[in-house]
Amino acid sequence: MERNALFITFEGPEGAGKSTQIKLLRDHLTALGCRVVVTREPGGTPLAEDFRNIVKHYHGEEPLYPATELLLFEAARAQHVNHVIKPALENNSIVLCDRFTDSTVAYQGAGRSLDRAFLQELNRFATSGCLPDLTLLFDLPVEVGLARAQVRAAKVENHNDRLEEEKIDFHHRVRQAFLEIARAEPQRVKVLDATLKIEELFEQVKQQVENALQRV
Ligand code: Z5A
Repeated sequence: MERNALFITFEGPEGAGKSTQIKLLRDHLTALGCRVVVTREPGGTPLAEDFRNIVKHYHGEEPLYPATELLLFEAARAQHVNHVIKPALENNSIVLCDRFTDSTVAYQGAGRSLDRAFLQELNRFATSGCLPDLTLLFDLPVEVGLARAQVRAAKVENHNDRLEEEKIDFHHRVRQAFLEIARAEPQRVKVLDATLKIEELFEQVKQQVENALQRV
């Protein structure tokens, strides 16, 4: 089935279940005959995945400063948008992207207290105007998300994630920032209750995506 291009991003605090829903949605849309590209940030290209490895796992003696971290996310984004997302949309694909610009506003803006207007300017620069048609925000209490992430981390050897290790207050600020973005942009950002069971949540995901497909 030929569909128009659609760019969907998945956002939310730690352990919200984004990856789980992306896999279900990819299978569902593929079964409907859609061309689907699944990708993620930071990452999505070999070079951007190198930047991902630094921002997530660097634990060297020299500190990784907030400004450096921010620029690594944005460098990875510029690479990703130009190399993967834009070509996929030009090819009429549906792009499912695990995290994007809203994560920068939430984590580096609210989490690291960097200037939000400046972050938005940098996001515009890195994306050169390639913005999501729909953003699904998976909202859940911080404690629930962190507990889920810990269970998953326990299964992975050498799991040592810099951002997950931040104090609880950091994660509360991140969650609130995501909710503020949703309040400011209700047309684009749809908030879903990520405490629902996987199957119930997926019904809501499908409904939002179907609505968005009817709009394009
Ligand atoms: N970051 C940033 O700071 N600035 C930026 O600009 C960007 C990103 C783009 C990327 O980490 C980090 O980069 C992220 C933000 C930062 N760091 N933090 N903190 P990542 O990609 O490795 O991880 P993540 O994006 O935070 O996602 P996640 O923690 O891996 O979770 P998820 O994908 O949302 O969830 P999941 O893997 O689908 O599920 C987690 C567990 O919960 C798993 O065991 C599931 O089986 C379980 N699960 C899933 N759904 C449910 C439901 N509905 N009920 C119960 N259990 C569930």
